[in-house]
Amino acid sequence: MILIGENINIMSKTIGPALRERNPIPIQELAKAEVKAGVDYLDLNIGPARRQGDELMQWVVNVVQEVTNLPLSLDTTNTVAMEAGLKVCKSKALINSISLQPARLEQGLPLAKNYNANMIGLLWGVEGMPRDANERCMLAVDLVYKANEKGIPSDSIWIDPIASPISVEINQVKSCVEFMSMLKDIAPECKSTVGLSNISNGTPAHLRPPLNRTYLIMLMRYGLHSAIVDAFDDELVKIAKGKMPEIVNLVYRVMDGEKPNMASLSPKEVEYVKTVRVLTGESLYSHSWLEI
Ligand code: THG
Repeated sequence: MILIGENINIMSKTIGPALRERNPIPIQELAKAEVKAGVDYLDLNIGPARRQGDELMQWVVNVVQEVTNLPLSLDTTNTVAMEAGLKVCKSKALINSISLQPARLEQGLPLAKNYNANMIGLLWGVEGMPRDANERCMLAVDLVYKANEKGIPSDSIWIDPIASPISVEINQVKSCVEFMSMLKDIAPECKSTVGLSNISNGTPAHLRPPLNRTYLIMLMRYGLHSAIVDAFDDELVKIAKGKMPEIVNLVYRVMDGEKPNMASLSPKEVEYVKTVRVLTGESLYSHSWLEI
């Protein structure tokens, strides 16, 4: 499993100001810490970057490349900024992202082709967010067809079904997993990714790691290729790197309907079992699900 560290992003209280002030120190410190934590890519999220986005993206790519050789995921909706960043990337970059909105496709696909980059194909359609797994499949097929037509091979496309917060809509949480189980059939050569932390957006801080970790395992079950994650969640990194096979196995069994005897499980195992039930919709989500 490929991990893309999410931590360098414009929304962050330390990184936002550093990006705006062109102060390299906090960004380089964070980049080094993410590398040390064991991620494989660094996501550089500068947001929509309407003002001087091209200069900002180029600056941050160069600043990060001074301290690491890890490949970069360039995260912006501004295609001018995207191209400016691609120009200075030293290793094969990941374009984050290209959605199905016509302008995004028209401007984004040539970048993936011309710069020989990988691209995240975000399943955001002309009408916005897909409503279920079937709509996600239709968007994925459409996106891959259009990218192939422009000469981008399927194995450079990392499909992102768009994870959404559990506090908003459990059906979307389930659809995303269901879609992952279908992707192998509809686009076997494509890779996949997901913005994992989206799932726990809006939930209290201490509840985010259990949701993120459990959801990762549920998606891994269907072959998830990569995920955009909090690099500093040690347990999450361990799960992704295959170092917690017992927990992974337990979550898989609960997904299959097994009802383990809670009294025989460790507190950590109980936490995973309760969380997978919330994420499959079997138990109702509330901020106190772990205590029930
Ligand atoms: N798909 C793709 N790209 C994406 C997303 C996606 N990029 C952005 C986002 N979603 C993934 N990245 C983040 C980054 C930070 C957080 C969530 C997702 C986050 N940050 C904390 C917060 O806002 O509370 C802490 C911020 C901080 O560092 O201070 O939750 O879905 N392709």
